[in-house]
Amino acid sequence: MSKRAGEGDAASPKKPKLGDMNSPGKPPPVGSIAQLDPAATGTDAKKGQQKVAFITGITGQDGSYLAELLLEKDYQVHGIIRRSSGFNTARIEHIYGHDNLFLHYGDMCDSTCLQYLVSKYQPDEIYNLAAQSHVKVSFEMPEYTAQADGVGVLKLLEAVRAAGLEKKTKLYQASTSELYGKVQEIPQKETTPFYPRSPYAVAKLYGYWIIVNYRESYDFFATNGILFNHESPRRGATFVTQKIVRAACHIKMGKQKQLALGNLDAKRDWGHAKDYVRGMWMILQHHEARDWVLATGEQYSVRSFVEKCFNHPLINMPVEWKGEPGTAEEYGVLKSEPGRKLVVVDQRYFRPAEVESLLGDPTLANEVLGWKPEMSYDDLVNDMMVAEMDAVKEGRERFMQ
Ligand code: NAP
Ligand code: G4F
Repeated sequence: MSKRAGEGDAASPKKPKLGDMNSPGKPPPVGSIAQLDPAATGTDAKKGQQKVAFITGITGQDGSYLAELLLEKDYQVHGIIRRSSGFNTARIEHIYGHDNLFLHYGDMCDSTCLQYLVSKYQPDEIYNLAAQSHVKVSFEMPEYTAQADGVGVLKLLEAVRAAGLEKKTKLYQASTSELYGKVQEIPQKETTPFYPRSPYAVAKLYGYWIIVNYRESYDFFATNGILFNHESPRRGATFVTQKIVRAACHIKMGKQKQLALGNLDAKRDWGHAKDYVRGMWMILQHHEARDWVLATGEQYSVRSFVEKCFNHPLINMPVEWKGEPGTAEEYGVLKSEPGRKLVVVDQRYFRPAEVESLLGDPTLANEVLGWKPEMSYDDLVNDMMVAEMDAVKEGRERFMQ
């Protein structure tokens, strides 16, 4: 919950340039989150027709890019962050002191804070990006995942209704291609039936349908973006792309020996997160509330992502595969030094139920919204590799979750 006036020191309003957050920076001082709270500073008066946006999950990959985008568009942006014993604000450090950014403590499992914040700030647009977003972790924390990713959506919708804002506020729900799971059609589009394969996807299925239900029941502008995988230099370190990028750079610089992975044959439709947050905004600007697929329409395997990263000019260590393909006996060696194992398969990274292949069909968003990804697969890999190599060379650790 936000701190009230008198509990914190007022922030000195300064307006840093929106820059690339991958440059090294100091962590924000303890207590500065409360300093940005308008309740403490009294600086949240809207300028004229300025729109107010509310972002849950603002400290995550997508939340941080979306906050940048909305600040550039002159929105007043309110974000909820979770209380943590450490810093969880690395991705928004570079916009921390922005005059139009306000951060509040909150949690998707705590309806009182959602109700308080929604009724107090009366947002024009809500982007619900908060989630326990790791599919493998959801098998280990299924109940928490259901609460945060499923019932949390209901709590937010009810917060809007309790504030009497269901005819004013537009809501974007971060739905996912994981809903397609064991795919029933290739490629997947808005009408493809769902077949979720993890507690994460099942929780998101509840989120998807409660959005549809509130739209149909209350004429609420509530939308689902069914987004296929999107990555960036800000991707969490335990998602497969960042794990591979990080390992390639660390191995090259002699800081790591091997990379251990699970299913090398899983295929994903990977895009760049910057393109996808632009799509989220476009979804809420469209005159009609409905559900949209955002995807690139291209698909690559984990195996080929490994090859691409180790072939990257910054690494130049091509991998050759040995052992029984598709089993834990398979491994990848340095082509020029076959005795040197670079990649091994570890059963611990396999999932109880796997989503083998995802490929999206973004035709509707292309034709109706005019949304198209601007960054190619090569751009994505290059952006991630350059950011990570810079960090490794400077001895910086980035996002560890
Ligand atoms: P992410 O980097 O894991 O960020 C998740 C955000 O949610 C973080 O800010 C996290 O806070 C916050 N959060 C987690 N549990 C919370 C809780 N109980 N209450 C409040 N906040 C909580 O995820 P992302 O990649 O940006 O994805 C954004 C959303 O899109 C998620 O809902 C994800 O499921 C969905 N999605 C992602 C993709 C993708 O490929 N990236 C594709 C489709 C859908 P901390 O920083 O404190 O952990
Ligand atoms: O990078 P991943 O963990 O992403 P996953 O499971 O596709 O989920 C991400 O995308 C979803 C959209 O489709 C989001 F909804 C979700 O929040 C998240 O952002 O794994 C991708 C694939 C999987 O098939 C996995 O089994 O890579 C395979 N994989 C192989 N080895 C691995 C590993 N995944 C991880 N995380 N770590 C491995 O070592």
